[in-house]
Amino acid sequence: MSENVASGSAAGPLRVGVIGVGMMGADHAERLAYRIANASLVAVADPDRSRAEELAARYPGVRVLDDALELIADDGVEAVLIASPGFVHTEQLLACIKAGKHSLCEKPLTMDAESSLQVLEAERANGRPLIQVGFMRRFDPEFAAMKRLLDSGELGRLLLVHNVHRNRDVPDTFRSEMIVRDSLVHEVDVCRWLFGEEIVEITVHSPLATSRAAAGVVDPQVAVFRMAGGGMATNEVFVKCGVGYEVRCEATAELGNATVGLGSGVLVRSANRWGGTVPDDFRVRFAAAYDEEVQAWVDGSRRGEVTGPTVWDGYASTVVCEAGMESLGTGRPVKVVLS
Ligand code: ISE
Repeated sequence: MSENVASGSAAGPLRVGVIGVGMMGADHAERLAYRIANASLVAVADPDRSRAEELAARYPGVRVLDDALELIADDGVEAVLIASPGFVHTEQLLACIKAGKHSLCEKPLTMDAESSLQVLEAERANGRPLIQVGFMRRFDPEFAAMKRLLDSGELGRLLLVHNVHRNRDVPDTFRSEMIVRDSLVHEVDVCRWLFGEEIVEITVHSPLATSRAAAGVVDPQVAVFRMAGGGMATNEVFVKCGVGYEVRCEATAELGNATVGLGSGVLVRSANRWGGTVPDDFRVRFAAAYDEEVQAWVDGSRRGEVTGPTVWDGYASTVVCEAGMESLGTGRPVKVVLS
């Protein structure tokens, strides 16, 4: 990382490299190129080189590097956005820490508790925070307003949270464990964040599966979290719901309740019907959240700080999901033990 960024007095735009240009990486590349202030997209890397070249050709001055580790080591790259699959995150995060570069890492932080702990300890040993984890819901204007309301104390103590998380469809390769690790992980983060407490126990129930579910896949799932202070959360995750992308969260507190995700778009009345539209996927529903998230990461990185979800948040959510995957097999509660 260049001296001026490391010392927190970045003069020019933050030069960002993106690893992985699949659905999310391509989306982030576009926002870095056009919408994020004080940042410039300078390099991309993807195991599918032609995909990387095709993306780079859309933006002037973006280099295609041979692989992720080369991008991380490149002197022209000051900070790294990691949008590669979770199973390569450990190696890439450790390389970013070694290079002293800030990274924004898409969830999950890593695939299991052991490797997440390894990353957490490497960042600690390095002496300063460098990693922000891509829990974008914290940046969604509705979720952020709900958090402020709960923190204000106006509704009294938070007792319960009810989450609904539905994807229109996923490929049949998206197995039951992935529903926990890649989808439910968002509810894990939302509940830890809203309650301001750790999850101490998780139970994952397997209700009747949709006939659209691939053979052997538990979809939908219902997960129950018990929080350290005794509060609870219920979570429906349904990845082949067939409708569209729906994320709702209702918080029940002692003096009232609050709900986000009811759909604030335009309501249309026509031909004896009324209603709005359901977004197709998370890139649409959370577009503003992703913009805020990446802007906060760029601003923090230029000051040499991490202001969003930390490596501890990533580690804690991995541990909860690992316990969730154990519970998925038995339907029994599994204790969550953090180091
Ligand atoms: C995906 O990776 C996401 O992060 C989405 O927000 C989530 O809705 C989806 O289920 C995941 O596969």
